[in-house]
Amino acid sequence: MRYEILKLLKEAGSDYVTGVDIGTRFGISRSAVWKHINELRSEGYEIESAPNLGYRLLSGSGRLNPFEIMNGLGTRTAGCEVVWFDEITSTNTHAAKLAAEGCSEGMTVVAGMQTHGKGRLGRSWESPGGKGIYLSVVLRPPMAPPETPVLTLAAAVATVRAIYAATGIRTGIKWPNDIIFNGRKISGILLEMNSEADRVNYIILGIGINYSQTEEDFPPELRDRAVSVLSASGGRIPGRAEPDGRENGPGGPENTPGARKNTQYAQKNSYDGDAGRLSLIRTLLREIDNIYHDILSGKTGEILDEWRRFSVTLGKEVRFSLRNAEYTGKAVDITENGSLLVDCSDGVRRELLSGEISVRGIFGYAG
Ligand code: BT5
Repeated sequence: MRYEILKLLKEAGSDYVTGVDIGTRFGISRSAVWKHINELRSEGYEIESAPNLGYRLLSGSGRLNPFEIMNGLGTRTAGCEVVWFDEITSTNTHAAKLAAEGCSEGMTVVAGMQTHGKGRLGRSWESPGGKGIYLSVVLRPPMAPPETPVLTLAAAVATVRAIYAATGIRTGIKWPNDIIFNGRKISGILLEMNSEADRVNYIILGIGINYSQTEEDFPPELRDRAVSVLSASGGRIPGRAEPDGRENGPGGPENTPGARKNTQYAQKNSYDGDAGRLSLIRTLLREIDNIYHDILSGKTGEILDEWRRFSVTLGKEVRFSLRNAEYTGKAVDITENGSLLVDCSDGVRRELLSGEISVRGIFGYAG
């Protein structure tokens, strides 16, 4: 209910809404209205109350909660339902539980911190409180398991697009799905699948983005390998205020005249902590949604081309081990199903389906 009231106040922009109007609209008493207003205040919304005039929202955006994430998002799947946790073990683990219980496709779990953030292959993801973005989206693609690796590449493309759209920072992709800025990892992606032989039950697409860590916030072993949006931007995140025309797309709820009045609130807050993370989360969900539907409608080729453009792997010298042997070579391309093709120094072209590579110039591989 309080978020319904919040929505009304947002739509009113700089106008007041009386307690009577709110009460009539939602069929509640004026004291109930007062209680909800106070709850919103305790969540950090600044709401002015003036005798005879009513309530008015003074700072109206930038809180991290499901309402702000979903309000006017305009996606078909990703973020159609959002749950938020201040702290959780792992958003992927929780999303998998919800998926197994039958939640709808697009269910998104977002957390302020993770105590057991997961990386690939049993590794962990450092997820300090209030400094990163940790989210997982439940997908149920009508695909056979062997067709799904392209979703990993697509998630990487969506992340690069979102970081650029929300912050102006250009990142690259190290195969298969590390997001890199200046040779350091700014974001990681973990796709987990539950499937039967010929069909996918669900996929959990988990994305972690370092947002406001300074170098000292990372454990010593990661300090020369990890970077945040904040440090990539030289300490000042060049965010783009929301709502703006491009991010919201035509015809979305935020393009209604009432909503447009709120631009002042969005701009007031959109460069600082929560508002910046909120904007990036929303942009990320939109990009995930766009790219997911592009894949489902057969536009895989274009997405692979975009992955190639963002790649910091293709054309570089790479090193990897395969069945206990070490190889070096030049990464030449990716295939339709997301494998990496490497022309090895022994003259053989090898196809890597998954696993780890070192790329010269990234994470201390000096060659
Ligand atoms: C990944 O694994 O990069 C996937 C990370 C996915 C994290 C998200 S957060 C939301 C969702 N819920 C989860 O529980 N997980 C997902 P991988 O490629 O295996 O990389 C892990 C390695 O990256 C670690 O072994 C470290 O070396 C390094 N690392 C760990 N935390 C990092 C961080 N915050 N920033 C940069 N590098 C990190």
